[in-house]
Amino acid sequence: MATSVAPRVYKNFINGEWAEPRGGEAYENRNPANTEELVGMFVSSGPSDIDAAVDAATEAYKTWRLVPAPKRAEILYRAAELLLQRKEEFSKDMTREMGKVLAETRGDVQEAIDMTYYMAGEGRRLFGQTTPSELPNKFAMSVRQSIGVCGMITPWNFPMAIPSWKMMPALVAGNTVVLKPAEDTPLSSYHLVQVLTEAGIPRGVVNLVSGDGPNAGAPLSKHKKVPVVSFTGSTAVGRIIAEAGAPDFKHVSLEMGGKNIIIVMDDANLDLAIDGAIWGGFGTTGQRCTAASRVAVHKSVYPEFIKRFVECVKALKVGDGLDPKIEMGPCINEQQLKTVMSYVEIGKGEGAKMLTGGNRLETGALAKGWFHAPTVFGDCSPKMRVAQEEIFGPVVSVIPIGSFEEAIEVANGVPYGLSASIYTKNVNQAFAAMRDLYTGIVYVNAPTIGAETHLPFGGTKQTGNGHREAAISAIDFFTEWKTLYIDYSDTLQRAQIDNAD
Ligand code: UN1
Repeated sequence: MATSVAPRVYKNFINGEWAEPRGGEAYENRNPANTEELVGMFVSSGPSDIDAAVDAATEAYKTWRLVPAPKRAEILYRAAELLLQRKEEFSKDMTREMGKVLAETRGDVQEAIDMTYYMAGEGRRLFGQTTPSELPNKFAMSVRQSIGVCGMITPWNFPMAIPSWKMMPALVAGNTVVLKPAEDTPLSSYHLVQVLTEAGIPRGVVNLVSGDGPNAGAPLSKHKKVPVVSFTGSTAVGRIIAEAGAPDFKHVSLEMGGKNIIIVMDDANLDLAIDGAIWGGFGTTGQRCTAASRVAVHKSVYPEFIKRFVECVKALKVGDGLDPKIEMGPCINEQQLKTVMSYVEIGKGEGAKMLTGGNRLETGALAKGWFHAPTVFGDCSPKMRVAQEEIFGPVVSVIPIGSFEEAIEVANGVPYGLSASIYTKNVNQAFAAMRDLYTGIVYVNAPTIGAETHLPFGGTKQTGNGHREAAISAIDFFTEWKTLYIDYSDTLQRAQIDNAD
């Protein structure tokens, strides 16, 4: 596994400097498509690195909160320009550390660019409300105020987009940041922080601390000086973070699992639905919280759908995402591959029909990576574990349904509620689905993935805890409302009490 060139060693970024670790060892970041390739060495941080980063962010907050928001936004605007200039380089690095195909990592960097421009624009808005007072000679309004140090714990599947969804609204609103990126994808966060630094972010305003969940994420999520924690990842870890924040009443935003569905009705354009199911199910190797891991198909078109869908899945080209011919990359790591393989066994055991895939891919160069064949289970019943639990891999469970009502019941009959989709030409049915699907996002005649940055992103039930990322909703999470009353009557006026005498 040795490489001929000495690996690049990346440091934490604390108080405006690339910082030496405080005791923690370095860990390897390897390419999941070819584990012989070492992407770099990163710091395995511990509580003292987190303390240093939080201290820096606490100090920087004193001045950053007072910088006018349009000025803060100028830095974001410059950062977006730099991201745009380096999009190709960052996309390639992201494919090397994360595995998804280059077209998708370009999309990931583009999402960060879009979010950064969008939040830069918010610097000249950050609107509050003015409203008449119930009393004469009195003025009333509400303004947003920043909160303080925001701890951010981000996943590996969108290594630049998701850190940007959290950082940009927090920063434009006047907060400071300690970012702990996923252990598997720190390089993309490193690039993002580097760009913000070049764009002129003052020292201590953005801090980056790499490492794993127990040693770096946990101390960040329960740190006494961190009033805001934003997390994207598994529901199991989200629960731990919510509990860690509860004693101090931290503001905690959680974006967690999904078991998203595409409903294909009997009147659907089947070509379109199949394209959507392929992209939704196997894009990002199924490793999206929005992935279409369930497809419910009306019985009258079920045989035709299955035949054509499975043909398309079999034709998917799997390999190294830097090769432009490749359509699907590897799983992120060995653990994730094993999880996928274990769900394949679970599905077989509970009687789901294996239609294609179901095995690790190990021929030729694929043996060097964590590749799994795109897999389809047919004839699934809605209560099977493969139709209920988030697998986070290239496995799609197809469920036959007999009616629209049954489709909605199946769709809502899971513990999660992120994204859902319906393919139909019937406008009445489409509107009924928009009303009745209990998810944060609904698509009509489009797959479950592909959220845009200026619309709220998040889900119901065990997907989230009521917050939304992106859009103005992100600003809502990273600010507190402050209501201001200005009495210019020179008399004591008592609200809700009769002042007329
Ligand atoms: C995620 O998988 O955590 O809508 C986020 C989408 C992406 C975001 C996915 N823009 O599929």
